Amino acid sequence: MLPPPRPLLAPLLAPLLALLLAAALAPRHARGQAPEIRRVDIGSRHLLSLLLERLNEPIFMPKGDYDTIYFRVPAKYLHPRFQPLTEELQGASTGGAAVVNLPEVAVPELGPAVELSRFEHFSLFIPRHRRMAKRLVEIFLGMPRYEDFLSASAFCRERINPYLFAYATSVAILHRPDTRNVPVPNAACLFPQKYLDGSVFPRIRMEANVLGPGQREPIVIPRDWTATDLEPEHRVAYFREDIGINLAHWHWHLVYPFDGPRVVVDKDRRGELFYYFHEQIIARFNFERLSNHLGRVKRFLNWREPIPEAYFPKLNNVLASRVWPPRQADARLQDVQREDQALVFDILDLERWRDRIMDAVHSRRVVADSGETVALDEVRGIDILGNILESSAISINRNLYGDLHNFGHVAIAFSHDPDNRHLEPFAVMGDSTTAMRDPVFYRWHSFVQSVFDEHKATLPRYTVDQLSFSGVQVLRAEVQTVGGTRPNELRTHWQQSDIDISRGLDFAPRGPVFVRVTHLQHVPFVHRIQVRNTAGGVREGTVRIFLAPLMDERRLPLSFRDQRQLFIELDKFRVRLDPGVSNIVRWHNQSSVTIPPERTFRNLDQRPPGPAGARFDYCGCGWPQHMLLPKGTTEGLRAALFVMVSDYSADRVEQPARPNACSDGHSYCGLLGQRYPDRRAMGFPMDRMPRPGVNTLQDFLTPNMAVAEVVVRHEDRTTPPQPMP
Ligand SMILES: *[C@@H]1O[C@H](CO)[C@@H](O)[C@H](O)[C@H]1NC(C)=O
Ligand SMILES: [Cu+2]
Repeated sequence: MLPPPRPLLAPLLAPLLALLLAAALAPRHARGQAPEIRRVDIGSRHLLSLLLERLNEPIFMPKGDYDTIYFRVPAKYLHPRFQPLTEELQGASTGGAAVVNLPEVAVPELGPAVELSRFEHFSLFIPRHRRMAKRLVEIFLGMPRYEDFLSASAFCRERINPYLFAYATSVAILHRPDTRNVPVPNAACLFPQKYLDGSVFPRIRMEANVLGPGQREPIVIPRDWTATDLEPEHRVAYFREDIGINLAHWHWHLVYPFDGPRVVVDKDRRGELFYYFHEQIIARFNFERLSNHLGRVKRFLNWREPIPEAYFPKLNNVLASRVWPPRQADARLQDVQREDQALVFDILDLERWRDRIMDAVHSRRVVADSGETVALDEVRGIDILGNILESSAISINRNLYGDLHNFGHVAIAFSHDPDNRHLEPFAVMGDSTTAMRDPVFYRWHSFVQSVFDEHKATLPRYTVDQLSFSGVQVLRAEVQTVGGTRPNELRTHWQQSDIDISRGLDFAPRGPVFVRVTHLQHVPFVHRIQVRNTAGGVREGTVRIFLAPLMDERRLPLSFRDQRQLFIELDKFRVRLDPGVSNIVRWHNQSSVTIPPERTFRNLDQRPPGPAGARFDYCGCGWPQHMLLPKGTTEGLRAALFVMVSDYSADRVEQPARPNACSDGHSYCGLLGQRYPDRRAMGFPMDRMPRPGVNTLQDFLTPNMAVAEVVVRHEDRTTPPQPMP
C-alpha cells in the first residue's frame, strides 16, 4: 500500500491549481519552436538534481531552466487532489521540451517519514525528525538500481516535507555508489529563504514576474541587514551570516550525518572530525572577533543564567509565511515540553550528561553500553568522545552520556516557546543550515570545545622527538600578496558575488534570478617556504601551515597555551624533499581547507562537461575560499604564520585502492569513501598542551618548524562580482 501524501494547505490549493492547469495547458511552442517531444534517457544522472528544484511545485511542472524537462509519473504518485486530473496535467503538449517517463516502482513503507507536514521546519537535532530522515535514507540507499532510486525519489517528493526530502536525497546521492558523480545542489539555491534576507523575496518575485530573463537585474542585499553596530556582536555578522560558511556547515553534516543507517554514520574518525571542524570554526570566529576589537567568545557554561546575546534572523519560511522566531536579549533556557515534537527533557538532563562526560574525561575511560570500560587514550579517545558529545548514533553509550550537544541546540532553539503555548517553531539554532548565524552558536560550541580540551589536557605532551623530523630544517617561511610591495602582508577587502536562486523560487516564471551579496575576500597570496634536507637521501614531508593572532583583546602578547587554541589551518600538503635546499611555492587557492568560489556561488549550468564536470560536482564540502583569512584591521592585525614539515612516513595512511577524484577541502571534510588522509591527531601539533618549559611559540619550535610575523590588513573597499572561471 502506498501511503497517502500529506494534505496541502487548503487555501493554497485553489489558486495553485488554476496556475498549474494554466501552465500545463498553455502551448509550449510560444518561442517559435516546432512542437516535438524528445525523450530523455532516465539513466541520465542530472535528472536527480532536477527533482530537488522548486520543491513546493508538483512534479509535473516543468523543470530546469527555460522549462526544458517534464517528468511524467504514474497517477498514484501524485497528490490525491491531482490524481483525477492526471491526464490534463500530464498529457498536455510539451512542444520543444523533453519528457522523462518514470516507471512505477514499489517503494517500501515510508513509516514515520510522512509525519512532518510540508510547512514545518525540519531539524536533525530533534530525535523524531532524525527517525524520519533515517527511514528515508534507508529507503533511498536500498533501491537497487539508479532508475529505481530516481522513481522512488519522485514518489517521495510529492508526499514528504521538502527540507526532509532534500536532506535525505542529498545524503543518498553522496552515499550511493551509482550517484557519486551526481551534483548535490547547492542548498542556498534550493532554499534561499534559509540564507537570505526575507525582504528580498517580494522584490525577486516582481523581477521574475514582470521581466524576462534577459531583462532582470540582480537584487542587491546590503551588508548590514540583520542589525546595526549598536549591537557589538553585529560587527562579526558578516562571518556568522556568510552564505559560504553556512553552506560549509550544512554540507559537512550531509557528509557526516550523526544518525541514519550505519554505513552512512560510521566513518573513519568522524567523532574526531566533529571535534576538529568545530574547533576550527571557533578559532576562526575568535580571530574574526579580534579583527573587530571584540574579546574572544565566552563559553556558555551556566545554563541557568540569561543569554545576553539577542538574535533576530529576519529569515522567512516563504511558503508557510512563517518567520524564524527571534531571541530577545537575556532569554533563559527552560525545560523543554514540546509534545508536538515528541520532545520532553529538562535542563537538569543536560547537566547530568555534562557531569557524566566530565567524569569520564577525568578518569580517562568511558563505560560502554555493555558495561565494559573503554580507555580514552591517545589514539581513539578523541574520536570516542566526539561521538559521545555530539552525540552520534555510534555513541558508545547514549543512555549514560545522552545527547548533550544536540539537545543544547534544541533547548536554545525553543527558549522562546518551550511548551508550545504560542505554537512557535524552533529558532535558527535548531537547524544546522541556519545555526551558525546566531551568536549563541559560538558560545555553545565553545563550551563543547572546552570538554574536548579537558580531554586533550590529559594526554601526554608531544616530545621534541615526536615533533622533529631528523635531517630536515625549515629555513624560512613567508607569504607574498599579489601586487603587494612588502612580504608578509596579507590583505582583505569586501567583494560582491551573485547567486542564482531561481531553483528555489516556487511558482515563479523560469530563467535565472540573481541576488547580489557582499562578502569578505582576500587578495591572492603565495607561500614561499625554504627547506633543507640533510638526511642523506630523498625524504617526503607534510607541510602544515597555520595562522594565529599575536595579541589578545587587551593587546598583550598571547601565551602559547592560549594562542595554541587560536591557530587556524591554512593548508596541509605533501612534498618531496630532495637532498639540499628545496624552495616550496604554494598558492592560496590550492589550500586543503577550502573549496573554490564557484562551488559556493555556483550555478550548475556552468558545470563543465566530461570528467571536469564530475570533479566540479562532488567537491562541495569545505571552507569557502573567500573566508580563508580573517578580516584583519585597517591598521594591520599582527599574526603568527606557523609552518611545520613533518615526516610523511609517520603521517601516511593506507587507503583503499579506489582513487578519489576530489580532495578539495579534505582537512575539514576528509575524503568521501576513504580514510582521513593524515594519521596524526587532527590539529597536530597544536592539539595538545605543550611540553614543560614552553611558554611562547618560539619555545615550541623544533628545527623543522618556522614562524613569520605577518599582518592582516583590511581595506574598506568593495569590488564588483568577478566572472566565474
Ligand atoms: C590560483 O591563483 C593564482 C593567482 O591568482 C592564479 O594564477 C591561478 O590560476 C589560480 N589557480 C586556480 C586553480 O584557480
Ligand atoms: Cu552544534
